[in-house]
Amino acid sequence: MNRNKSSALALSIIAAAVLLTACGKKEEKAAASSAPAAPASLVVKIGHVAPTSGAIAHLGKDNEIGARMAIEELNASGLTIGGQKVTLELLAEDDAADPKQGTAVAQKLVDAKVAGVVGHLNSGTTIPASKLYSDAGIPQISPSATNPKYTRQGFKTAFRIVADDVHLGGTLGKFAVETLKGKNIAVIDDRTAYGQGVAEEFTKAAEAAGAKVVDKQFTTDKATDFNAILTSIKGKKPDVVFFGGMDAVAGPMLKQMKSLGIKAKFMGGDGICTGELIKLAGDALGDGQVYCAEAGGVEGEAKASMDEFKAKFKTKFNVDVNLYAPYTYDATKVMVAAMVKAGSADPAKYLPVLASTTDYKGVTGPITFDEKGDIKNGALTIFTYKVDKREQIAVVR
Ligand code: ABU
Repeated sequence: MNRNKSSALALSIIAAAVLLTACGKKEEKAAASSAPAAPASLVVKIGHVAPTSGAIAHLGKDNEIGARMAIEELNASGLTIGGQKVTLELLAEDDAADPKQGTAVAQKLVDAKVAGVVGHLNSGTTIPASKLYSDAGIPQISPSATNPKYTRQGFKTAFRIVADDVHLGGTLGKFAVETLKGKNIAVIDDRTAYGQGVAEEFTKAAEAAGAKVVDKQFTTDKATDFNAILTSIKGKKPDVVFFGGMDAVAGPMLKQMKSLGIKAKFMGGDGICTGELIKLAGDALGDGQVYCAEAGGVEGEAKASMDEFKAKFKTKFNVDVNLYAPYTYDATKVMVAAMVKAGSADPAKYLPVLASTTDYKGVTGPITFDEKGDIKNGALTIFTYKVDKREQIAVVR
């Protein structure tokens, strides 16, 4: 074969190959266009708000991880709502525990057209934000804000899955007198909606049970020096000191009480009842010196499911549950369960279904909402600290 003949043969082979490839592509295209279109996945946005910066960022992150864990599990389960495949998207915002930042991020979530909001963490941010969600018709479930006002404003969109401060402060006030045998009690609060509210409820109950409040002091949620107020308290010789506020303040306060030689028992609500308090107070935590309550009932089936949740949480995120992550997880799941039952993620359609939630089986226990949006038959669990661990004392309904 001469050079011309072999070149012609090579060209015809290439041309045939190009033709075959083109035919193949055409056939693929034809096959693709005749295949049934894959159903599009509807994206449903859920907001989460907590302070993920500032002194209680450890609690904000704890809450956010709880919500994230629920969203990841639901997305992996092949979730469908009203027959349509759904992908949930978590829009997580930081309110820094600041009421102004709380309303700013709430407006951002309203503008982003979220289908629901889990949060906020603090009563001081949850209450002002709830007006914006109510005006927009967006359901909101707080897993941790305990000030009673939140669900007493007449908003149909406000829900809470923990007991409130009337229950918390009232139970702890009675416990201080009847169990700890407190007679002379000093009360401090951090002037936040939560701290002031829970301290007032504690005071009412302790006085009703026969104790005398010998000193009342206040600080702020950002303070670090408590010498002046603790020196005043020391002079009144109380046997119990109650603090309405969060663990970030309670830790240094306990250290300064120890330095001043104040031996009184130290009590607080759910805001101090955290895993982090062990680190924050160090050896000032004592052994059976500090008492507090979580605003949920950790007993029976709930204890087993909470323990299982905590183990899964640790394996997945390599951190321990600090306080309310299981409640944030449940808040997210109960909200999505209402969407599934309603067959719609449209707030107007699933809100009435959410409000009528009865005996939803959460990891924190059964969830039924009352007419205000509060958990029905809400319980709380009293704890003490034994050197380096939180130990359960009693569940009170
Ligand atoms: N319930 C304690 C922490 C959150 C709050 O109510 O402000």
